[in-house]
Amino acid sequence: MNPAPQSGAAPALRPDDHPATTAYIGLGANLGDAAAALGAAARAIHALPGTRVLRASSLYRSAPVDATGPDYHNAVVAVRTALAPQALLSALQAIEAAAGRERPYRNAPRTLDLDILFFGEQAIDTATLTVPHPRLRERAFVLLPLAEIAPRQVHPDWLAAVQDQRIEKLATVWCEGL
Ligand code: PH2
Ligand code: MG
Ligand code: MG
Repeated sequence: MNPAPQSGAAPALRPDDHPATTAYIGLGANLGDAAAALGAAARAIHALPGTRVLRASSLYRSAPVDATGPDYHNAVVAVRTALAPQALLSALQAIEAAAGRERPYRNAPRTLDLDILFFGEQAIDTATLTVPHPRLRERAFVLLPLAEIAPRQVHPDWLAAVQDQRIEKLATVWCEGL
């Protein structure tokens, strides 16, 4: 298990009077051993300060959406976290960087992508973070795994609208050890 690399600064945990939050994180990769990268990422998320993975979806293989390159592997996890949203984002970006993530151009093929889909009921719109994720309703590779672990977060009309996107649920065990 590889905990996320920590920067020098202490993570911004919420003050004691703020309860922990349930958040949903989308995982994707289409370079290298994507299934292994997603499993390692789930374990690294579970090891973040004040954070636990509560549920994990199945692993999916999906055609690239608005992108080129190999098929993706995708999954979604539910976490309980005491981290503030920006601190969670920074921690996820550190896990991406540790997995060799490069950003040569928008939607380039990647070794690991970790996106905050929901953070409790919060609506966040800053320069670096928009939650709920602005494109989640358009993407079968988010909606199908999310519907598995949080059916109430996914409107049936959204699923109907992405029916033509190619996606397949895999039997692979991808996040053992949590
Ligand atoms: N991520 C993207 C763009 N397109 N397509 C699939 N199938 N899976 C992804 O994770 C994905 C994508 C940008 O983050
Ligand atoms: Mg993404
Ligand atoms: Mg991303």
